Amino acid sequence: MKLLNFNSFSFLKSFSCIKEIDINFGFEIACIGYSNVGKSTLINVLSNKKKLSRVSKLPGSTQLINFFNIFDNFRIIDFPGYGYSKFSKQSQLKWVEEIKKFISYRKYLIGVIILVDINFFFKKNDLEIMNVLNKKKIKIIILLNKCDKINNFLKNEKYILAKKKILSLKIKADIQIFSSFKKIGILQLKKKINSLYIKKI
Ligand SMILES: Nc1nc2c(ncn2[C@@H]2O[C@H](COP(=O)(O)OP(=O)(O)O)[C@@H](O)[C@H]2O)c(=O)[nH]1
Ligand SMILES: [Mg+2]
Repeated sequence: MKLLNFNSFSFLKSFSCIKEIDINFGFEIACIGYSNVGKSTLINVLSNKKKLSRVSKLPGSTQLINFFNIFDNFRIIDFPGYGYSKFSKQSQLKWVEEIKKFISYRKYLIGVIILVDINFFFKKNDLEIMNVLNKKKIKIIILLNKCDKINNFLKNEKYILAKKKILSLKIKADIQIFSSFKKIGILQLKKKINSLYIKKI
């Protein structure tokens, strides 16, 4: 299978809420997760461009929905993180609700990448959103991110635990260990994104 050229990634447009989104064609993959799990870094690593998506050391500082073109009719979307204690309860709720609405109504969405910190595991909003995605039969790819912070034995343990948790909750999702810093799992992820797209065209 020929891999899409991820190096032709470019920034497309930002929106402050889903109601504003005026791009209505093609296919999309969304990147979601709590603040600071590495969503923007992932976009940079996938695109091979260091500053394409702003990487922030301040959790919650990206409050816009950023659209990027993988190419003209295939996009990847960097969503603001849901939930961070320093932000008001209202702002946390806003993004969980926005993402749920987006998942429920967006007909161009073909897959969602959910990033979690391998050390902190799934939290309430991750699981809630995964349930909505399963109901809508949208493919979920879970990245157990920042695996560079732990040793191989622990990596494996966390992977098995994550699999068990998902299975026990009857959630259907693909899970992989990942690190943007060490470039672990990138080719695997690109192949998954590729095959999601190929299936649709
Ligand atoms: N150890 C480690 N840190 C990472 C990795 N990816 C991102 N980070 C760091 O996590 C912090 C948040 O990253 P960012 O991409 O802005 O997260 P976002 O809020 O989910 O978009 C930054 O300090 C990144 O440098 C990774 O693979 N490993
Ligand atoms: Mg970000």
